Amino acid sequence: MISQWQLRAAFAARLSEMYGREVPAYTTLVEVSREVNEDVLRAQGADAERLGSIGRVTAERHGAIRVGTPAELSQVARVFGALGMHPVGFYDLREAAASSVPVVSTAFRPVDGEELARNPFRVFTSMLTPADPRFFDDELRGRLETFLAARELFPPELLALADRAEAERELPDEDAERFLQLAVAVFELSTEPIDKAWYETLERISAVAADIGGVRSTHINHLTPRVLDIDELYRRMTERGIEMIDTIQGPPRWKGPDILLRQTSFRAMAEPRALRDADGSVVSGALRVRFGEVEARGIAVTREGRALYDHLLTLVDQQAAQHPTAERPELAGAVWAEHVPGTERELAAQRLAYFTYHIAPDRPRDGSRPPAALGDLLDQGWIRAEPIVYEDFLPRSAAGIFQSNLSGEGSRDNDQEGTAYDAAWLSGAIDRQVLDPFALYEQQQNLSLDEVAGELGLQTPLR
Ligand code: OOG
Ligand code: NI
Repeated sequence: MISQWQLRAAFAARLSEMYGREVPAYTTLVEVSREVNEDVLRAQGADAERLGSIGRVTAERHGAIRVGTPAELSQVARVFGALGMHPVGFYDLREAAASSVPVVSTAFRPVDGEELARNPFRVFTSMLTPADPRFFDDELRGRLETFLAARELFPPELLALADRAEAERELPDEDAERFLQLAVAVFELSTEPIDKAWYETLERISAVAADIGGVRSTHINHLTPRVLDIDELYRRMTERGIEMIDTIQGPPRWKGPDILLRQTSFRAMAEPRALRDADGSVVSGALRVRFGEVEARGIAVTREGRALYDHLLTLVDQQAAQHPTAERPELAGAVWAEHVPGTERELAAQRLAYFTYHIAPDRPRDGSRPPAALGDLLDQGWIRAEPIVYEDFLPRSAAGIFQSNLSGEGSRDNDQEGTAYDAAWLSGAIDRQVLDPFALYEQQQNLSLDEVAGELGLQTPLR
């Protein structure tokens, strides 16, 4: 029998192998990431593993895929359900991007600590929004919806196996093999000729719309390894002659603890694709849609921590507008040094970030009673705090990654009223609850606080 986490790990590994064959620069990215991680481990020792064992970090990937309809999204949710991955978070990239990115997204990932430790594979999954009149007029919406309704991304045999794996939480060896083959094949780049006129019609609105709705299949857009020093990785990739996007998205490089998520990517590659002209002839063309991304993960922040992060983004925007010649990373670094607590201890005490708490093996044993407050317990050595890793994504970074890889701005009509979508709508559309990431981190933290309070015999809860 192959369990869900084994299926997940095997799926991630096979996808990686397939994507490496399709996009060789991805293999370079993985190699350089491994080298950087080994160097950081050598230089920092145990500190390098504060946010996950080197084994986990080196094997860690996230994928990105894009689908066209709620029906397709609910099917892919079944495939990920088989792998023990659940929809977490709602991202509205239509709002986060200035240019034309007509999608809303969620991330499928494992949710409990043990499953994450076994294999944290996650997939950022975007769905096209043909009903949004800012991007599509009635006529185009109709054509697009008809086109999408007529395609089949997921073969029925795959979905049947997926449902079994989800219900039974495992599959017999042979079925597991079949499931994995079918699931990986779905995300391979298709060789079927693309209707050039249709693709270009959508491309004028948005390159993302064309990538999703201009073809009769789907494909993996990128796979992202995790690296322990993303600035160093950026330098080494550039040295190797690989053209990176201009910036590292997310928090700046700074002296304090790693928080949330920093990401960057190499520019989308021109890949040969078969195109069909209006006269029916098939020509070989090239499309630039797939790229390679890399990320460094930090500590998960609370709602308050996230509000602070969003506030600082605005502050840095304002300063950048006032000082057009200044470098944004420098401005951001200074803003962070001023506003963000510089130690894990302060982040915990101010409840800005999530930790799990554990009894300290070397706690006082002189018969004294433990203090009641969390800060005192930490300061007096009764308990230790371990950071919880941020497992999710950031809408503005995601929009930045989308935009920096688009060939053109596309077009949007901001005079129109956008169609409203939110996590509740998405939950209904795929008939699965889209989970709130904050609630998941909080639950993990609370569980550990309750355990600690119980073990120390405290009268009042710590949470
Ligand atoms: C997804 C872009 C966002 C991330 O890691 O935030 C993203 C896409 O290009 O489909 O990958
Ligand atoms: Ni990504």
